[in-house]
Parts: sequence; structure tokens; C-alpha cells
Amino acid sequence: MFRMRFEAFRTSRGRIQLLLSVALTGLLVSCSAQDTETMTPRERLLARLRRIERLNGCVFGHHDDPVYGHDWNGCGISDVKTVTGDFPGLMSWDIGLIEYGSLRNLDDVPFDRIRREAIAQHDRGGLNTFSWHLRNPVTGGDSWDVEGHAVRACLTEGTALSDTLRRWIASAADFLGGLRDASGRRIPVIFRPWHEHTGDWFWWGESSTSPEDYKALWHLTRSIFDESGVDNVVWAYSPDAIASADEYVERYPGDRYVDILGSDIYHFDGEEGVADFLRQACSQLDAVTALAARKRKPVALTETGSEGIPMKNWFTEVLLPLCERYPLVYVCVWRNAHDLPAHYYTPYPDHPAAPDFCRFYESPRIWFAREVQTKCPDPDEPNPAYD
Ligand code: BMA
Repeated sequence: MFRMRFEAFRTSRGRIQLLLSVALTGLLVSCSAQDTETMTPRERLLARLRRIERLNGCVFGHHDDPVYGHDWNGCGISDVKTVTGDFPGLMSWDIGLIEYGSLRNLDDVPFDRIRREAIAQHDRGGLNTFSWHLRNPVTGGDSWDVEGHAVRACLTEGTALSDTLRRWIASAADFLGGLRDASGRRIPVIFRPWHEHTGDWFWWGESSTSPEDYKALWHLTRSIFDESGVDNVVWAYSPDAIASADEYVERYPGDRYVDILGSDIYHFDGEEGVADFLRQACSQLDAVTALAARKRKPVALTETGSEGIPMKNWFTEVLLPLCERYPLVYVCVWRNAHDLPAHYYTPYPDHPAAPDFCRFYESPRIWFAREVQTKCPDPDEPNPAYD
């Protein structure tokens, strides 16, 4: 580098700039190489999401993708892979019932299978995200049981309920922190706890919980994860459809606790609902992307979809324009339930929307697993095999 500086000194101004920039690039490259080694899995995934964003990728996600589909359960491949030839770039999972020590989650998927599939997705270079539909600790009901002012009750320290909630959160930390690859290294994952809290259907939702208690719930969750030494979780905040930017931030736990600014926005009523969906999505994403630019955080459509896909061109005519208009780092559609015939969000083979879904897959803006792995591999996995 000394020789380079000396040479630059003797040459023209343009050459000096060129050589200085070569030297600086060398320095930056060596810094980032060093950083990658000392970065936590969380930091690595955040850096990777940043790179995906810079490369203009929008990763496509699907909930429970390889574990069941529209008309199969357990043994199959993936409705997405059968239709497009590739797995989604992001797989979404739910750890509801981990808090009960159950072997299967609330949709009857074995936790052991979730663990294996999440690791397989990581090994093929893809991403994973987790939500948590946990039971109501006060009533014993499910997440949709809003009785009992459960958040308030569980935040009162020194009570049995507070111990229960802490134990439950520790069980989530154990599961997510326990996701390790074949070499024993933690795999980085996105976690979006306490989601859709701006709606009133979950016990942590806005009609049952004050903004202060909601924030305290996040802070408690994060402190329990941190105390357990979990360093592989990227945190996503995911309110439902909101009426204003103020509503988005009213319960925001704080920049220290949130890495991704998400939104769960669904399209209802097929063709007739297009205008409403786009109006809602655009006004919300306008607000959230402006906020994210100020906070320097990535933005995602953490849940979306049109149940049963009544519009055969929904993927290219409704979802794709949104992905092209906003800097979304990922979009995730919900599950193809095997036991609820109308409850599915991606086409299956021979579905009328399958050809359009293949066109969506072909869009350079949308990344499925192979593109995530080839265009932006995990820096910690020098040669991940794509399966
Ligand atoms: C909901 C539905 C339910 C499911 C829950 C958790 O949106 O799909 O059937 O139990 O998510 O996955």
C-alpha cells in the first residue's frame, strides 16, 4: 500500500484518485472479510438482507411450504416447487404450542420436522421466518381467545402468570436458538413475535392490551432471548393493516428491538377487492418505507395473499406491481392447508392461477430459493449446495 501511495503522489490527479480508491477498496474488503468472521448470525442475516435489497431482490416466501400442500400432507414436495420448479426463497413457520412442550405445532406439524426443514432451507441458501400463535396463558384458550387481559396479567411481576409467560418465552428462545446446521453453528432466522397486534383478534391485540404493555411484552421477550444467549434472531415487527403512520408506531417497541419493518396485509374479495387492497397496501407501504428510510431498516410484506386465488393473474397483476413499487426485501404468502380446501395462497398443479404464478416466478424482481442462493449467498457458507 505504501508503494501505491508513493506512485500516486507522482502521477496526475485522476490517477491519484484511482489508486486511492483501489487502496480504500482493499481496506474495506479486508475489513468486511474480518467482520464476517466475528459477526453474529443475526448480524450476518441483516447484512445479507441489506445486500438482497441493494441487488433489487424481493424474496418470495410461503408458510409451511414443504410440509403439506393443498391436497397432500407429510410426504410431498411443495406446491410451489411442483408448479414453478423451485422452492420459495423464504419459508415461514409457526411455533405455536412450543410453550406447552408439545411435539407438534398448532397446525399439527411436528417440531422436529420444522427444525429439519428450516435447516434444509438454510442449507440450500434460503431464508426462514417464524411466527408464534401461542395459547392464552390466562384462560388456556388459543391465540384468538382475547379474554382475561392476558398481557397485563402476565406482566405483573412475582405472579404465577408472569413465571408462566417467562417460561414460555424461554421455550421459544430454546427452539429458535437450537436451530443449528450440521457443523453445530446456529442458523440465522427471522422471528416476528406478537404479530398483527393492531387488530383485535389476538390476546396481545390492541383491544386487550395498552401500548405500554405491548412494548413491555417485546422488551421482556427480547431480554429473555438475550439472557439465553440467542444470537441468531432477526426481529420483525408486523402490524396488520393500519389506518395511519401514527398507528404503525403507536406500539413500536423501539429501534433497539426491531430489525425489519413488516406489515401483514391481505387481499379480500377477489376482483372486487383489488382497489381496496391496493389502496390499503400503498398507503401503508408509503408510510412504512418512509419510516424505514429514516431508521435505515429493511421493509417486508410479512404476510399477504388472496385466499383461494380467485383472480388467475393475481400474482403478476396485483402482487408484482406492489413488489416493483416498494423496496420490499421479502413478501410472504400464507399456507396451503391440506385439511381446509379453500384455505390456500399459492396455486397447486392445474390451478387456474398456476401459469401466472410461473410468470411471477420468472420476474427478475422476485427471488425464489435458487436466486437467493446464487445471487446473494450467505457469506458464512462459502459453497452451499443448492438442492
Ligand atoms: C391462520 C389459519 C389457521 C392457522 C393459523 C396458524 O391464519 O391458517 O388455520 O391455524 O393461521 O398457522
